[in-house]
Amino acid sequence: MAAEIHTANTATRGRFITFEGGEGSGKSTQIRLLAERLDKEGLRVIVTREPGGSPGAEIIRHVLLSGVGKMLGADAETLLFIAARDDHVRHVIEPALAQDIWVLCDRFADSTRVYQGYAGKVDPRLLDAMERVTIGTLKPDITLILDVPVEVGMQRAASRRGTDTPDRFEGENIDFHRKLRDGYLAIARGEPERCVLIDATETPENVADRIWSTLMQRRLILRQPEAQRS
Ligand code: T5A
Repeated sequence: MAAEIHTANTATRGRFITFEGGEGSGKSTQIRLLAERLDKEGLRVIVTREPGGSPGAEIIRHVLLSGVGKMLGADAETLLFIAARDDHVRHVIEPALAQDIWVLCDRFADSTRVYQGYAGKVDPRLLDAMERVTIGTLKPDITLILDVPVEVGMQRAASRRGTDTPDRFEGENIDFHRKLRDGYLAIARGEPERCVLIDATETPENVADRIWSTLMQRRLILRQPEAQRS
């Protein structure tokens, strides 16, 4: 039963789990695997993403990933990410959590800190102010930072893309991607109570097991996935 794997004080609010990492680190793959496992446990789960996740934010996503946002300059491009997040939080994330639905989100505020802040050099004070306005006290129950060497992530992203043109951020140079990884490692070190660094170089199944173990250690779930119990 679903109630058995909730911790005692979560009966009226879903869990908010964010996935972070550089390009091709395997976030989408792991979100799908975790959603399947949670679903088998009888939990209500939604999978969502940023930028995007709500109709309004998906329109902004298109502007951002096409590179049009870049032409406006770094601060204005950041404002577009924030506008998309505001719509997503108000129309998707908060209503789901209030209905006791677990929200698995592919990227959230840490992506802005890392891509626009660490690597993009937008003033952290501006990012802090925008975060306060947009997400207020909403904080992930846990943030899983999938870590792979930059070359591995870029290779995976390129294989998946095939002959398609790299998007706005995939097209940045290797130094930019190295800064992203450094930024994520710094966030993981700085906020160990919220963030867990996951070695994502192994097979998808091994990484999924590691993630499940992490959620058990953090008491977000209380037992092995169904597949490993029989
Ligand atoms: N952005 C976003 C900002 O700049 N600021 C912000 O505030 C926000 C929210 C979004 C872009 O926007 C930027 C960051 C991003 O550049 P996106 O299209 O949503 O762009 O792309 P990403 O989030 O970067 O995700 P990707 O789709 O590139 O990668 P994933 O989801 O990390 O990886 P995934 O699972 O798709 O896997 C990539 C490939 O690797 C394989 C998969 O099969 C796939 O082919 N793979 C593995 N191969 C071997 N071993 C494993 N363990 C594997 N796991 C997956």
